[in-house]
Amino acid sequence: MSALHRSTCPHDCPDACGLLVEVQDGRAVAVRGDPDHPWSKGSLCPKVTRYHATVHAPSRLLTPLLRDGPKGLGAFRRASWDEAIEAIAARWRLILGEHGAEAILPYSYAGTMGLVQRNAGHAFFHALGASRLDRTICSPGQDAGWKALMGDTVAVDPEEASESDLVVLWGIDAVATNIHFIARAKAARARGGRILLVETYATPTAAVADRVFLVRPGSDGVLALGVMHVLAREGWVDRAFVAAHVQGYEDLAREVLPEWTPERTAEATGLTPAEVIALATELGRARAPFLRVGSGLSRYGNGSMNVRAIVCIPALLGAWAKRGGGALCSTSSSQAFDTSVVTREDFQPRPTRLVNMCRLGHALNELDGPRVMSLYVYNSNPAAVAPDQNAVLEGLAREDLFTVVHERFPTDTARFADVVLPATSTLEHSDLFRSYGQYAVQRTRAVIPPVGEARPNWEVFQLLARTMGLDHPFFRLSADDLVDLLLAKPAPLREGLDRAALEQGRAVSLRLPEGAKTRFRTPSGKIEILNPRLRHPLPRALPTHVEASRTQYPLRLLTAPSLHGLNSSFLQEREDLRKRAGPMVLRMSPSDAAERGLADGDLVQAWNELGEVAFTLEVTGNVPAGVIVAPGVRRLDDARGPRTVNALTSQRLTDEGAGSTFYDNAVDVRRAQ
Ligand SMILES: Nc1nc2c(c(=O)[nH]1)N[C@H]1C(S)=C(S)[C@@H](COP(=O)(O)OP(=O)(O)OC[C@H]3O[C@@H](n4cnc5c(=O)[nH]c(N)nc54)[C@H](O)[C@@H]3O)O[C@H]1N2
Ligand SMILES: Nc1nc2c(c(=O)[nH]1)N[C@H]1C(S)=C(S)[C@@H](COP(=O)(O)OP(=O)(O)OC[C@H]3O[C@@H](n4cnc5c(=O)[nH]c(N)nc54)[C@H](O)[C@@H]3O)O[C@H]1N2
Ligand code: SF4
Ligand SMILES: [Mo]
Repeated sequence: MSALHRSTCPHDCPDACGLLVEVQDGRAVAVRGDPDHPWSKGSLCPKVTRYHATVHAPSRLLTPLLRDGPKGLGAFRRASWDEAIEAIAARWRLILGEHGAEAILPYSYAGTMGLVQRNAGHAFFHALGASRLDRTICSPGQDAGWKALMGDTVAVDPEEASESDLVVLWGIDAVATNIHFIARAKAARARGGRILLVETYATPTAAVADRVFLVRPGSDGVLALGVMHVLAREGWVDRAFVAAHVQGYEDLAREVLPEWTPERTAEATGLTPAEVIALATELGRARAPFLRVGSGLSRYGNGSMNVRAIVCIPALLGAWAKRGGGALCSTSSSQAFDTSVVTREDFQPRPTRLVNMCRLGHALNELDGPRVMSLYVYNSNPAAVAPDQNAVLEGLAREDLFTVVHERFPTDTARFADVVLPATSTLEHSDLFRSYGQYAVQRTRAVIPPVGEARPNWEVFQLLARTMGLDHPFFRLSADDLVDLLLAKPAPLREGLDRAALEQGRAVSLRLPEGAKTRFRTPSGKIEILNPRLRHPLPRALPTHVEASRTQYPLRLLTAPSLHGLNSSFLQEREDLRKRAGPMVLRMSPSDAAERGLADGDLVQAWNELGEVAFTLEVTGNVPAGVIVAPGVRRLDDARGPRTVNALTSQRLTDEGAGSTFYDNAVDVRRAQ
């Protein structure tokens, strides 16, 4: 007998698709899209159509493991949960006595997006008084750019894009990373609209665009200023909207825009002046342009400013006042839940040290007062995904560092652990989901029993709390209780939500308040092109040109997402997807290859001041000269050399938001010896 159960795809993806899981004898045997899901409507991306193969992958971790050999070799012996938890507690007690609680550092990100299991460790580490992690690896630069103008304005519903007459995919490879948005863009085209793409190379998404603009990496801020120069010059600015809803347009027009002529913009972006004018003309003439802004262009030294400049465009055009118009960086569904009921900042004895996760290498090797003596990793694979891999691996290899990794799979990080704990997947525990790319929410419950002896994050922190003597009644609540707490706290965005459907496990859409799109939640009540609160001296109160970082190397390296994986997930555990992704490739233009005497299929080394990484070269006309592309985050076992792509990325942070700069890299390439 088999039964069908609803669930959510838990991955760090803006779509948060609804799943229907077929269960037979306690095993997931098939997965398909939930046709009743308001956003994904029954379809899934190719990574998840066989999700049961991930859940029951032969490489799943089934029991706790204790290190049984030199650090980093991945040699372990099996252990019981009692033994593993006691080993952690014993070591932590010593560390607390000798170094204090701040010598313990949690490291987690978004292995699951569920609000309970994603945030499961916060209360525990707060109560312990451990160092706190600043979770900056993804897109705080983008958030800062958006917030500079828009404050806490509720983001536009992406469904509206299908009513736009011009959808601009700006720095987003949506065919790989936001596939259900593509359906909305295509719906707009079916009604006579157009799709434009602003990118650095011809991604898979280029095939669905009507026109593609390829810019020099990190130059989108300038492009936006150049576009606005033309909008102002041609009289395409919506004067009435600007007068009513925008602060500082006149300042921008007077102090910044004049210098960004199409010619100067072309020089800075690598486009032609005619292309700059063409992009501005399409935008200026559109009835209701919709800009879907990716976070790639924010992962630069000037990343926040790039976003800030782009988000000015719909303000000048009055797009916010038109059905189908606006700009979307990420949805505001986080405002639907107050996660502090789970994260419990109030448990901290005092505000403890905050460590930026993009600087893990620095934290493990250089941070003092106290030195980091224990790292607890869950929901993340920093040995692969964190920047400056050489520094991260050097830190993880420290003999005196006690590392615990709670994981579903034997990742590159788990290899360096002293204790490995097996984790459940979303099909095996309770949670609550919202999305950063659409407005559905869903409550999920286990649809199969835990695989092996795997345990959910929350249960492990309950065990650790008990063993470490943290006896607050909060730690005795179940994951379902925590979901109930999240749902009990009222929030305006959840008004009128169909609770009965939610309790049945269905995905339910949040209803945005009437007129939310033009209710600008900033101190002035207007879109703040001029933001007097930004700490920088003028002219940063206005969007302006900021250089991306530069180094002495000639090629810009884009560490782009892979179609077949999601950060390091999928490509580490699924043989079928690994095969589809092929070897670890580096894509290069024919002219750059010829200049270096390199040919398609060659084994090459990309190198800079941080490290060197071996790739199989793929020579392709999809990549412009001066740019190279390394898709996906692979596992060390797949590498032709001893390192993967993040040995070339740096711990530098964005201009605002202290975010990652994964795309801001300069390297050179030579034939491997
Ligand atoms: N298949 C797949 N899906 C994923 C992921 C994945 O790894 N694989 N990752 C997930 C995660 S964690 C996230 S945060 C989201 C990411 O989603 P987003 O960051 O919103 O979008 P991406 O599609 O990753 O955007 C990166 C794109 O930006 C381009 N880009 C880089 N620099 C510039 C620039 O200077 N200018 C312009 N115009 N474009 C630039 C890159 O070439 C790349 O195609 O996707 C999620 N979904
Ligand atoms: N070169 C390069 N590097 C990048 C990026 C890039 O574009 N280029 N993108 C960056 C971005 S945007 C992000 S967000 C980060 C993301 O980096 P991570 O958040 O580390 O993402 P994943 O690689 O998917 O690793 C998540 C891990 O969590 C585990 N996991 C899943 N569910 C659970 C659970 O319930 N419990 C526990 N304990 N573990 C679980 C999975 O098995 C997986 O190994 O990577 C960044 N790194
Ligand atoms: S990874 Fe994204 S697109 Fe694929 S099934 Fe999950 S939520 Fe949907
Ligand atoms: Mo991300």
